[in-house]
Amino acid sequence: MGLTIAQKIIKEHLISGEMKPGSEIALKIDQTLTQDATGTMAYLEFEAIGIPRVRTELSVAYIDHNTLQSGFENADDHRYIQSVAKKFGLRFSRPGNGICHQVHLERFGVPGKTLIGSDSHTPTGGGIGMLAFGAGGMDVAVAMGGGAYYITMPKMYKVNLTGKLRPWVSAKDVSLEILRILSVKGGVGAIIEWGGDGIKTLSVPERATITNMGTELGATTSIFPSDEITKAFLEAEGRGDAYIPLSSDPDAVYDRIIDIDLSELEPLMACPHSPDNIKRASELSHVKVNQVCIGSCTNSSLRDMLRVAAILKGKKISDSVSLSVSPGSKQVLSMLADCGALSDIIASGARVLECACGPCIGMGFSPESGGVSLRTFNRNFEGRSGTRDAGVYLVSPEIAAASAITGYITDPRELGEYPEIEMPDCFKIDDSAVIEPAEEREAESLPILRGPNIKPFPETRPLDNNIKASLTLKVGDNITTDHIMPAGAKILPYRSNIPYLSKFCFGVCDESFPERALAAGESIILGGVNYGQGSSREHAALVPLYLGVRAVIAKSFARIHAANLINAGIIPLTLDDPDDYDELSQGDALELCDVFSALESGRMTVKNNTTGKQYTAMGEFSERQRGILLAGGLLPYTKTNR
Ligand code: MIC
Ligand code: SF4
Repeated sequence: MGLTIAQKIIKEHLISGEMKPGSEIALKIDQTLTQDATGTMAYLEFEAIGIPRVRTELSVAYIDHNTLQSGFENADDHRYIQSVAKKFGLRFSRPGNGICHQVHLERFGVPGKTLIGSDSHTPTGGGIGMLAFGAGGMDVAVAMGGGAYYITMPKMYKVNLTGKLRPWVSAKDVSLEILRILSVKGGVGAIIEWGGDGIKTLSVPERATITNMGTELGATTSIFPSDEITKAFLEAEGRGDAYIPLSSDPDAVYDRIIDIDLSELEPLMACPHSPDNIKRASELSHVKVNQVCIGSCTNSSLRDMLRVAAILKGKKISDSVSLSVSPGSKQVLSMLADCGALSDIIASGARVLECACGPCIGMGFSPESGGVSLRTFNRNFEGRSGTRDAGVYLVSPEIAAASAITGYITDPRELGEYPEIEMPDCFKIDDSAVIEPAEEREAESLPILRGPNIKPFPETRPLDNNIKASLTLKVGDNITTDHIMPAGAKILPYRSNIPYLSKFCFGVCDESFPERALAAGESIILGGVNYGQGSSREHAALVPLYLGVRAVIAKSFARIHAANLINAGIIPLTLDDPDDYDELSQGDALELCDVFSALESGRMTVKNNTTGKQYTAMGEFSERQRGILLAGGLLPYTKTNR
């Protein structure tokens, strides 16, 4: 039987386990990346493991999220990460060099290699045929130390593209179309391979937009073949020798095949507050727009920016719109400047922001109260923009630029002729914002520079055989990690200060939760389907751990968050009968019985001591996961099993 692209890469990197969907497999990891909002914690964990030098082929520490220095916190964390990178053998991408996924694609990604990153959009690398996963910081720390990365062997989906995108329709619309088809949980447990004749019409940045947003499907990752188009991209980056061809076997078998005819797609948008709430732009032309933000790891390539510049050229944005443009990298920004396109953007009335995540993670540029914000980003969860009652729509750069001009949601086809853009044959290469690590000999004596914002890791302890805890919070379906542990300019600087962060836990759902959990001592949370979707932030597990959460019972979990819970020593349990959810109420006194043998059998008895009823929850854990839970988390487990 033939193999899919992902199966080929997995086979080459398989350390243990069987390549059978549903079984746990261990993969050798070639490259890692971190960003600063998850990086500080990941490096503290790496230090705790106690390995003096990274053991990967390449590890890069990016600074791109916490670039607002409104106090010493972010600056101190950046200094810490820079000192760690120098000492432990990582490259350090300075603030201003760009968004991790964009820069990694440009400068470091290699087809056929494995990459994990402490950021859920790491699958962007699939745009050049990398097998790239988002992971919790602790998993990245272990991989940096040479340890394997464990995942459940995914199913294989294929999306067959035919035809060619029509003018004004772009890769973003392909991402939104697949979200319309599959929903935010439709990719759970699967790797999505993109193929068919239609991919020959898509450049690497367009492919990367699509693999980037595969994260919003809940997919384990997404991948394109590595072909002549990949080769041309790598050559333009001066990295032609990184190219290898990669495709699936003609007789590869897929669990599901989805066909999309590119020539039938129209400009689409994801309406508030979920990336799968899809409508056609033409249906919403009556909606007045207050803000437009162009950028993020989804749509900040040179290609996207040149397109935006061409649409804005010679025009002014509407008086009622505030437009921000954040190019994805220093390379993109300086090429925009060199060819004059930046002037066209500036002349239109746009506010040009630095090459960073910026508004995407609520680092400034929050919309006005009740405002409508059109963003070329990948997530529009409630409150993520920093303005709770804002309506955020996810759109293509074409819709964004057109709507910024008119002041209303605009189907960009109304603007008439699609302006052509010319992509250069070679990109401008300047890696001076990437600082090399110290030589091994010299590294030993180098200091690690810690600021006062770095607080100790929350205490873990081995698991008890009987857990009595109060159900301190009951939440609904599709709870995101932005609900559990919000981000934004006010909170992000405290990612290395768990006690302070804990005050904001579940703030979007219920501001009184942290106080209630602390008062209860030991807690259990009850969730609906797809609990923990979205960001890879392990803080959404570490903060509940700090607040005394011992288990989360849900109808189903998102992959990275379930792994983060286990890594933090919190038991993720799935209700055997989803209807039991309705019978459990906030405040109930729960008891998890005979936990040790339940971990073995995969069936846990949950007693409700308030109502006297009893339920079964499932948790099928591998031997390794049981070991982690029993030890009280991945860190104590790694220390004893090293
Ligand atoms: C995001 O887009 O939500 C983030 C911020 O990049 C996160 C990581 C984080 O919370 O630091 C992600 O996607 O994993
Ligand atoms: Fe940054 Fe936004 Fe991309 Fe997350 S989704 S890495 S915050 S640009």
